[in-house]
Amino acid sequence: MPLAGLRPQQQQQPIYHQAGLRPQRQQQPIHHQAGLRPQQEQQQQQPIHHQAGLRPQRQQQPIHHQAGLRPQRRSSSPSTIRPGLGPSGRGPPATSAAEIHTPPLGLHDNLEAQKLLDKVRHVARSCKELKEKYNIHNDGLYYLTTTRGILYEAFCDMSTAGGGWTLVLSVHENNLYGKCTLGDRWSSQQGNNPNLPEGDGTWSNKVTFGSPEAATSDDYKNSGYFDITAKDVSVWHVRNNAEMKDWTSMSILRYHTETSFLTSHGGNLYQLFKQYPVRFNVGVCNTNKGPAVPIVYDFGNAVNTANLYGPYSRNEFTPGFITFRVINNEKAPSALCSGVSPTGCNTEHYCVGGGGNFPEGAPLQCGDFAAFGWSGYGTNQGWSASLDMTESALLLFYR
Ligand SMILES: [Ca+2]
Ligand SMILES: [Ca+2]
Ligand SMILES: [Ca+2]
Repeated sequence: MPLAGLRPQQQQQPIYHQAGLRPQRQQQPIHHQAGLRPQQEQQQQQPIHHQAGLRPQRQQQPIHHQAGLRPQRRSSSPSTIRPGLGPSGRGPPATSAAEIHTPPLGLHDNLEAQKLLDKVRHVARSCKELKEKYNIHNDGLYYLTTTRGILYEAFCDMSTAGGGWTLVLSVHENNLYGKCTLGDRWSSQQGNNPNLPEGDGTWSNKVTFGSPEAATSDDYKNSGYFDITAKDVSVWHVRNNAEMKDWTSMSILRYHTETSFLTSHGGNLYQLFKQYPVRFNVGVCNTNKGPAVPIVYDFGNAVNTANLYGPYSRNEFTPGFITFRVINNEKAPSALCSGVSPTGCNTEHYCVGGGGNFPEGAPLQCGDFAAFGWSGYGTNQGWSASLDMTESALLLFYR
């Protein structure tokens, strides 16, 4: 019996065809190999097996067709089989011509593969480029590629202040009691150690880690950190372990810059930190700090930014800025001060990231969130940050 979708016509002897065959006026079976186009087989007296791509012609014997076959010009006798029915005339209607020609096991049959292909079709160098080139407006995960053609997946914020923001990193404190221990990737995972002035060196190298979906549950850094040429940054402070779909509602603070300050610092933080290394003993507090850039709030304001840090800390910073590479009293650097511009030198209480050596009370100030818990974990007293700030990851975007 013919298989569903076959359209045997005027056959006299069965022949098995594979997808794509176009048997025509054959007289005897022949073994064909892929790509063959027998055209003068009328005189053959031996059976033929057909394989994909063959186009046997002028067959006189019955043929079993499979999806995609287009038997033509078989015997001269009028067909007793109506198109779309089996040889008996009672079979199921044939599928449409379009369906018949769909390659078996093709990607069109696989929704997941099709979704993947659709995503890769919109690959770009940044979320900003995705927005401008393809008019993409939905927040979510997209594929980006680097100057060297490395493909990676990144979260795009297509909503904030016109969109086009690429998430390139998150700083997450997995254990404030662990002082430069496992998980302190943005400072040192190798203990407080004067012999490691840069700690793990994450701010100035091309090591990548984590994943966008886990950006609130672990540290994250993608190739965009060093590959994308950007002008501004956006920062979201999002509660630990928030699901990506809830990042906006689970954020305690969101803001961005609009001054294009990165343009004068190499186009991204990888380049900026070459100018301002996150390394012990490269300068003096306040004298040698990096840029302090005013921010525009997307959620929150300067007053509640200040209140996320301890009362002592509030006496030595101005909220409403993001500041890069500051240096404390003991010459220990921090990579960035989220939401504030320091005027004092106890930056370890309100700035994040760093090198591998924090001398004051060593090792108590060493870690991704440095000394956020100096006056008790999450107490928001003395020098301690609030519990909200202590237990939120810092997500940083480029545009
Ligand atoms: Ca830690
Ligand atoms: Ca960490
Ligand atoms: Ca101090």
